[in-house]
Amino acid sequence: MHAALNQNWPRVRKMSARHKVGRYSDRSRARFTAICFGAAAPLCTCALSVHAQSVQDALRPAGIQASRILTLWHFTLAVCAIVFAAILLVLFVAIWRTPRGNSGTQADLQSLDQPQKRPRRAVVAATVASVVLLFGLILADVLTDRALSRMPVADALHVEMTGHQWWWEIQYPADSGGPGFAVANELHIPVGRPVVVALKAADVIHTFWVPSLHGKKDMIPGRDASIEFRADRAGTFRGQCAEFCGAEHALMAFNVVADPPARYEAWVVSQRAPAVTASGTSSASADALQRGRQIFIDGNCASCHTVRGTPGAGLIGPDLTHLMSRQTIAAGTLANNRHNLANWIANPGGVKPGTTMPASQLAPDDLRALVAWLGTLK
Ligand code: HEC
Ligand SMILES: [Cu+2]
Repeated sequence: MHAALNQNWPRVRKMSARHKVGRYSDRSRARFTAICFGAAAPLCTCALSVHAQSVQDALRPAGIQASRILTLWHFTLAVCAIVFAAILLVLFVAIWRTPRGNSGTQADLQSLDQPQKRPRRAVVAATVASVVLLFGLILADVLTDRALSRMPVADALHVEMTGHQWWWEIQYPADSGGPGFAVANELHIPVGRPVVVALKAADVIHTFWVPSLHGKKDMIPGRDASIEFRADRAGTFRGQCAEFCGAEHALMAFNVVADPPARYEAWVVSQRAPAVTASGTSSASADALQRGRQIFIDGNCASCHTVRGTPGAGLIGPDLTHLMSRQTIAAGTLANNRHNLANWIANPGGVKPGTTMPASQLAPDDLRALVAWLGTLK
């Protein structure tokens, strides 16, 4: 293919020269057409497949910041699509207007030494158009950036989010309603109220990114940053770490759950409460739950995990006080159910090789009791 193109090169160059001496063969013409369509096809497929995504989708904004970014994207896409189409059009016209030739036709190199006025004018016009369009894109970019930073945050909800290898710690501060509390991998926010998230990193650089709500913001160890957004409709929006942060970077996701204010407040009240370490209905199941709780405290779990309402107050791993209120475990990697919990606790490294949580050596009965007790942490 490349060799064939090079062979035709002198004839191709002649397109702008408009001399009738050299010829441009039918085969080269067909080849050129194929190449142009070949370039356009992946671009269109790419645009379509991106739009088919639903959970984590910058093209379906759920808030004012993401809408502004989407407007900028549409503008950029339109300008680039028009330029792309115009270039293809000019190319096709040039190919079609060039006279035909065959393999015996002499290459015309002479015309290259005779500069012509028309091509030069075309180049100048295209250069001016490019500069104007590029400045237009820069202006749209700057205006969007300014609009993004102007979102009012007077009565904002403030939370703090810390990126760990490979999960998200979220701290809700104390307020007039009661003390602060921590959750993991699931950020709950009220619809319609601005949210300011203070971003921190515990180990390496991570990036906060929830495409339906806003763009990306780096979380850099030792450097304070924050991001402001607002959800304008209820829903669950997926976020993903967007900076390579080690082996399990791809398994570092989280959910943002945007609820109507009353529902959000109810969630806060339930999260703020310590764990209700329920006893079973029969004394046998009460014994099993009691045993599960004891395994959590006496085993190494409590040295890394907190369950408020028990002596467990470890700070290395996610707070498990209301574990069962969350949709996923291990940062969006597994659905939160007993089966997955048991698998995860038995061998976290099998799910996320490299995770700091060690495999446990519990007997099957003990694991069952532990998972049963974790299942009460609603
Ligand atoms: C050395 C510290 C450490 C120990 C010991 C430990 N864990 Fe973990 N645990 C972690 C870390 C870190 C994570 C987050 C891993 C990730 O998502 O990448 C985690 C995640 C979890 C999760 C998922 C939580 C969520 O919301 O995603 C559960 C459940 C859990 N651990 C239970 C246990 C139990 C039960 C034990 C005791 C058998 C235990 N862990 C022992 C550090 C520890
Ligand atoms: Cu990360």
